[in-house]
Amino acid sequence: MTVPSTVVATDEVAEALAAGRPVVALESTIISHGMPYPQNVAMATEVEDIVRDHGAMPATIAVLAGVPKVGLSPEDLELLASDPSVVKASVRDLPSIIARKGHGATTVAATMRLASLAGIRVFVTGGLGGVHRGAATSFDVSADLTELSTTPVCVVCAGVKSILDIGLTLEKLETLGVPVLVDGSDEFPSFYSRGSGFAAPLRADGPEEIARAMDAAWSLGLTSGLVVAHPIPVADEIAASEMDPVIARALADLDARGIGGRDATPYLLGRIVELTDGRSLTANIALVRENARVGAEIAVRYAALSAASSPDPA
Ligand code: PSU
Ligand code: MN
Repeated sequence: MTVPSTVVATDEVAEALAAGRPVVALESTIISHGMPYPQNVAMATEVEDIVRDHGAMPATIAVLAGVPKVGLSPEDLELLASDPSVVKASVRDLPSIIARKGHGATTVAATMRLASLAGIRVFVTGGLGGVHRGAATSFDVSADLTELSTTPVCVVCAGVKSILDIGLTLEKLETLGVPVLVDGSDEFPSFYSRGSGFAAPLRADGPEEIARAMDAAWSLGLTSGLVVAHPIPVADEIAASEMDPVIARALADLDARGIGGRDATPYLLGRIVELTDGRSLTANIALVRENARVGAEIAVRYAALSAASSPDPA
């Protein structure tokens, strides 16, 4: 498909899309507000290489000087990783950032929206936003969930961190009609750990089956995205029993500082890295690498299916 003028794709991304070749979107909040410098820029570069090595074109997405960009240069990645003027951009923030010609690092929600506009159907990240613990009184529910209900993109992640209420996040996704597939497991993963105590809402085994589910979803006229939760590799896992006290402490510190709104998730992510002396960061990078491989494999299979048959949801 042709990329509309509302988003600006690099030549190689535009050519891949026009030819129906596999493309994988990558988000930028994880770079600017999810990991410290310089591990963040190293991770962003490496993940692009992994996607290429597995036969797909990477397209990291962000708003730079007011331009929604699909595919970034090494200089763009460095800026996102290190420039303090980059703001966290969810969907509702995009109009203002564009109008003011600012820099925005896109969340899962905003990246889905821009990816979908460009015609990209597979998106790789680490963790989704969701229903925060205490949401019954704080009302803090990530716009990632509402975006998943309206935007036809398959989001590959490692589940959700237990900084969130995992059970309520799964309930909300059910209400919104979003298929949640766990790749190769009957249990929903919790980011650092392969398990969470919650059953997989649906199971899928491997990229071919996932690509067929995407195709089926959109052939049925579903307007939503899909969540593919791929558990962290065994070798990189941190046991939930080890993470639980760390997360409890990070949440208590969040409360004590009175931090909320869009700053809550970045604060918690940074605090967890501090409290684990960087061990959580190593696990986080490992799972994003793994997801990049899985996402590329899904994109390759989905491109082959689309070439053979059905109309694109856009
Ligand atoms: N969870 C993580 N790592 C992240 C994020 C969430 O484990 O980097 C980022 C993603 O960009 C996600 C955003 O879309 O935080 C959610 O923020 P909020 O809860 O404010 O919607
Ligand atoms: Mn929130």
